[in-house]
Formats: sequence, C-alpha cells, structure tokens
Amino acid sequence: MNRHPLRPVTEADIRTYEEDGVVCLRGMFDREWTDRMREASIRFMESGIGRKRIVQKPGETARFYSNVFMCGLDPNFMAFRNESPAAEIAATLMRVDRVRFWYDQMFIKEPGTSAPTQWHQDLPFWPFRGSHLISIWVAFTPVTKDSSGVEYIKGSHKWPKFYRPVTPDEDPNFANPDLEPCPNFSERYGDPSLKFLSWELEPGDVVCHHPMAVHGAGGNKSATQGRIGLSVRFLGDDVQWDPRPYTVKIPVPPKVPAGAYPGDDAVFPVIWERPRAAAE
Ligand SMILES: O=C(O)CCC(=O)C(=O)O
Repeated sequence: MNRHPLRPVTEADIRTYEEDGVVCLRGMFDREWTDRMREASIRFMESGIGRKRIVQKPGETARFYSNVFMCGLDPNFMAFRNESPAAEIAATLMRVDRVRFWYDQMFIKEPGTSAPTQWHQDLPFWPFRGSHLISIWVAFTPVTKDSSGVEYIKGSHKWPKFYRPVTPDEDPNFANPDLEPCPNFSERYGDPSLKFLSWELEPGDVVCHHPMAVHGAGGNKSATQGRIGLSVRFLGDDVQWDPRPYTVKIPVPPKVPAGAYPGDDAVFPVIWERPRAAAE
C-alpha cells in the first residue's frame, strides 16, 4: 500500500485547487488500498454500527449510506488515515507543513438508489472558521456521472454565501434557520454564470475540495455499479475552533477556547508533518 502519492501533486494542481475550490488528482492510491477499503466499507455498512445516516427512497431497496468518524470504529480506516497519502496530499494542496485530522466520512450509493446528495457547502456545519480546511474524497469504485459522481460549482468557495446545511437524511439538528437554503443547482445547468465540474473516476483517483465549495450529486442510476468513496477531512494552520449552534458535535470537545487554533492532539491529532531538511 503506497505511503506517498503515486505521482507528485504539482504547482498546477495547487493553483487549480486555489482557483476552482476543487481539483481532481488521478491515480494517487494503489490497488491494495482501494481493494482493502472497498471491502472494509461494505463490511462496515453491513455491521450496522456507527453514527450512520441511511436514505432509502420509498419503493427502493438500494440505500444511500454514510457514516462518520470511521477511523475510531474500524482499524482499516485508521490505517488509511495514518498510513495512506491522504494527509500529505491535503498538506500540499493547502501549502502547509502540518495537518491535523478532523474526521472521515464514508459514502456508499448502492446501484439503483435515487437518493441525491443535496447541494451544500461543508463549512456551515463544521465547528471551525478559517480557510485551511480540505476534504480528500477518494474513489474506491469506478464513478461516473450516472453512478452519482459528485459535482462542484467552480469557484463557489469564494462566494460570499453561507448556505443552510443539509445532511443526506435532512437532520433538523443542522438546519440553521438563520441561513438561507442552498438552491437546487441541478435546476440551473444551463446558467452561463455557473460552471459545473465533475469527473469520471477510477479507484485510486481523488477529488479534493474546499469546504466552502458548493457540491452535490444525483442518485446512482447504474443497475450494477455501487459507488463508494471516503472523504477524509483535514485542518491546516489558520483554522480556529468555533463550536456554533447547528454544527457537528463531537463526543469529547477539544480543550481549546473558541477562537483558538484547535491544537488539542488528543482530539485533532497531527497526521502529517513535512520532513525537515537535513542539517547542512
Ligand atoms: O459522496 C457524496 O455523495 C457526498 C460527498 C460530500 O458531500 C463530501 O465529501 O463533502
């Protein structure tokens, strides 16, 4: 299983991430990782444990399943967090020398589920402020537009918008009434002011997005191909802890005051640091 990205993250990749709020990096994780994690994801879903959210549309047996804080629940996800290239990719794209782990989230769309991923931004339901935050969405199966490939609106991470959060199962605990609902951008595909980005993915490809980037996905129209991905979220240098109402509650809050850098190693461990250059 590869420890470092299978190819370097380039300056052009970093600029794309900064400009567009999202970048697709091809072939970063090897087959050993993707086979292991695909099997671990399915096994975990069938186990029924965790803080799962399951959407099953009336009349359908196929599920849209997601679960969070995976690495505290399953050693495969812990290995992925600690030993895969995900954290190094995150640090490189954010141009930081150290990243802390926030959480990981597994997404499975079984063949035939019509459940969408509603258009949303991530930061409105995260208890942080700042710009050094990133999600690394790693494909463990092939992904096409029809099998629910995630779509992003180019440059939307720079919009002065903070939309009301919506989870797959529309959990009211996140539905902050003070924020405007996120429009259904699928109704605006012809709008020349919007550029939609999405990629057909192979296992081991990764799409990295800023948590202010507006994104969403359709159902999985494939009759045979499940769509499985893991979004691993990391924090960089300029992040401040901001436990507002309607944001994710973590079992053990960090021992830092609101407004401070979340430097509590027990809650947000450092996963990757840039190796220091050898002394001359
Ligand atoms: O995989 C999906 O359907 C949603 C992904 C997502 O919203 C995320 O990674 O933040």
